[in-house]
Amino acid sequence: MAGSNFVDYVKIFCRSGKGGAGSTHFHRDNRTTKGGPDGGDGGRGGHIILRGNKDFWTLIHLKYARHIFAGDGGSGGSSRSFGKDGEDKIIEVPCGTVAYDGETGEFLAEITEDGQSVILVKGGRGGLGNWHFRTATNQAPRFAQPGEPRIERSIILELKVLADVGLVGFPNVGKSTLLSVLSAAKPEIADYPFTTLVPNLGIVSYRDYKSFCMADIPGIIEGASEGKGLGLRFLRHIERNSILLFLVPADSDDIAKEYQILRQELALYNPELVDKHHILAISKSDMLDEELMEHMRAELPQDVRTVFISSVSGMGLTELKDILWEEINNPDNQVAQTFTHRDLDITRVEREEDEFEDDGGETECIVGTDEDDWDDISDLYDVGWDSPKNLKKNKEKR
Ligand SMILES: Nc1nc2c(ncn2[C@@H]2O[C@H](COP(=O)(O)OP(=O)(O)OP(=O)(O)O)[C@@H](O)[C@H]2O)c(=O)[nH]1
Ligand SMILES: [Mg+2]
Repeated sequence: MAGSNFVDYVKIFCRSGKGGAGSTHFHRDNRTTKGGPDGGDGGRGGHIILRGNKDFWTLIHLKYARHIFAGDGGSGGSSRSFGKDGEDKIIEVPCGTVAYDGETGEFLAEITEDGQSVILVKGGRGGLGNWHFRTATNQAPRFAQPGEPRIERSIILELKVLADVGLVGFPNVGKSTLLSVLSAAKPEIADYPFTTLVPNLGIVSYRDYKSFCMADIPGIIEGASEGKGLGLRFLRHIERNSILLFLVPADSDDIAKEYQILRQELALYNPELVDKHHILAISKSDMLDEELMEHMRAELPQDVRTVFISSVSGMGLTELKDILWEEINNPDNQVAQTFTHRDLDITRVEREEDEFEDDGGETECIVGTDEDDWDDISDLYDVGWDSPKNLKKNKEKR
């Protein structure tokens, strides 16, 4: 991936803002010497928010800005004035971005639409001022709540490009060539395997100004699901395509077998991929004559729609577009909405991308206070704030 602008995996370190402390204050003015409690509430700490932006296409802007910190909330003031809310940090990402917990690989959120926002790390709530704690028996409470602490979390962001059709095939079968003749995309094409190293997207124009999006991913080889070749790294980009277009070249020794191997690799990677609608195109069919095609037709797999195409002569391309359009618009194939994300297998994520290790393992779940304190503070919010032990503890802390 070195030198490429296509970045589809980043690990970032996020820290939300801490909540501002509530104020302990009593009203005073030139006519009142012993006014009641009027300490205001602290402001909320800033959130870390993920937001979809259709103008972004990769995660490259996050590759070198991996530490994202939100602002802290301000403390409450006198006359029940609120503290200022901390500044939220918004991470703009392309549609199709999925967020996972960096430590456990747990699926957190996905962004599929422009403008869609998700709070990744919540800012701490501000503490309540002493005004809230006045009671009939304690009219001058000399305590207020502290704000909730910051939360630190490492997050893995993965891009799964959103295309209607995903091209699947062994290397050198003509995937990029097909994309280049059907769309305005200009992928690299050459007569050797693994010409394509990063996914390419193209918009295919159809009749009456209609169009759909096609993704060309690097070739898959047997064993891709175990990490061989480039396959595994890019298989995620076809997870959300509604249709998979399998390409097997006309000069293949056994088309049905090649198709089965590809299906098997997809099934091993994610069984849901096999449930998608498949179409099989026999590429490079300009090398065949009518007689040969008839002969081959009898040996093609029967459980999938097949079409003979040639990107060089243009043969079968209109028929292919018709089939693709029909299948894309078939309500049964709208998988993008029903797609469920699995948790990330943290042992399999690419380590070379993972320069985060250089931080010397600084990443922890909560900082600013240790975990016991965190329990105490959470309890305060749940059961009220009247324990003298807690009061003393929190006073010391401030
Ligand atoms: N005769 C003929 N050759 C084709 C056709 N389509 C592609 N080719 C040739 O096949 C070779 C491989 O094409 P690519 O489009 O780079 O193949 P690919 O599947 O993208 O390959 P990778 O990116 O390596 O996975 C090139 O030399 C193309 O010129 C076709 O329809 N007919
Ligand atoms: Mg290619």
